[in-house]
Amino acid sequence: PDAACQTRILAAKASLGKRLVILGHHYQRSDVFQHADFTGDSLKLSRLAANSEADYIVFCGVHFMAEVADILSRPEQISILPDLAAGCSMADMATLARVERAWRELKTVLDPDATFTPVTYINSAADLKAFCGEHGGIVCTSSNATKILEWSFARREKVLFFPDQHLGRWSGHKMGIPLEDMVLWDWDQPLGGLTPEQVRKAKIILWKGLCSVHQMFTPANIQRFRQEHPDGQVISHPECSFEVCELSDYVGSTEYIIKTVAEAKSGTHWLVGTELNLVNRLAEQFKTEGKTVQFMASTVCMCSTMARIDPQHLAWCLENLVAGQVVNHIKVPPDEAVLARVALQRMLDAS
Ligand code: CIZ
Ligand code: SF4
Repeated sequence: PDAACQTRILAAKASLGKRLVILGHHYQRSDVFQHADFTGDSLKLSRLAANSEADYIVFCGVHFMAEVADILSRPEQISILPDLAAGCSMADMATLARVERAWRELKTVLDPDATFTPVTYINSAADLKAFCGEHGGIVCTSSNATKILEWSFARREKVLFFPDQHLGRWSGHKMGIPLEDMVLWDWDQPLGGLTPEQVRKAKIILWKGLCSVHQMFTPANIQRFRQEHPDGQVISHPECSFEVCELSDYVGSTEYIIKTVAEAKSGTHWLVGTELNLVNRLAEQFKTEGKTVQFMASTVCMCSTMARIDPQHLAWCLENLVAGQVVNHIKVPPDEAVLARVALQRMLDAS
């Protein structure tokens, strides 16, 4: 039962004391989020963990986040994901095998290592970050993607951006790159479904990946809101479709969304296009300040993999730590971690 779980979590936390740090991502459900020592986006949390004295970093988020925490933390710190099935379906759309094949196929048209900067969104597996480290590439987050594209174009004339086409397209558009110079790479087709001419012409090749949660928001949701609230503001995450971003007043990462709504005047009305748990939390928090915050989709859509981290799994992994056993340890192989750290460090230096 949930109530018993909450008591077990609190008892285990008290027993582990400063040896433990619990991290809660903005998209995490509230019955887990409430136990977090730190909350934030994936990068902020990983950096906080790395700077903490804790032996155990329990990441209430998804798999790639616990990997980043492992990569950025000290070797003796242990990164734990309470449920190993908490993955990110978008991250899974770009596998190392698919990206290596794309790189080989690009070689039939031009030398990718001289022409393309590979840029991976932080929502990707550690082996892809390592691929970027090895091939002169870099990692980006939804907060710094435009800055990272500028860094990339200062080095090589083209970018291969994965896994999220929407973040890549929106960031390229904000830099002034025409939409026709950004083409989609379909990993199921030879040469990504492109002609050699299209590869030569493209400024950005966008991997065909997406976040299914953020695709639930539509232009119709925004139009309806604007009819009801002509003075209302619309704020969306860049993982939303291009059409939704174009119709929004503001587009930005989770940290940006939180900051923007926090700075808004009381009496304002907001439509927010990002994960349900974060929007509900904002709605709750800002109600007392007289701001109305509304979820963009009319249906419930949340990150179902993140939701796998529930109080039961959290209690289970903490109680194992109390008993001296580490479960669900996320350990990136050392050679991969070295190269992934190169790509992450380039991002930290550039942003
Ligand atoms: O990097 C993160 O934490 C994610 C997944 C989104 C964001 O905008 O913060
Ligand atoms: Fe991945 Fe989408 Fe969940 Fe973010 S909301 S972790 S991109 S599946």
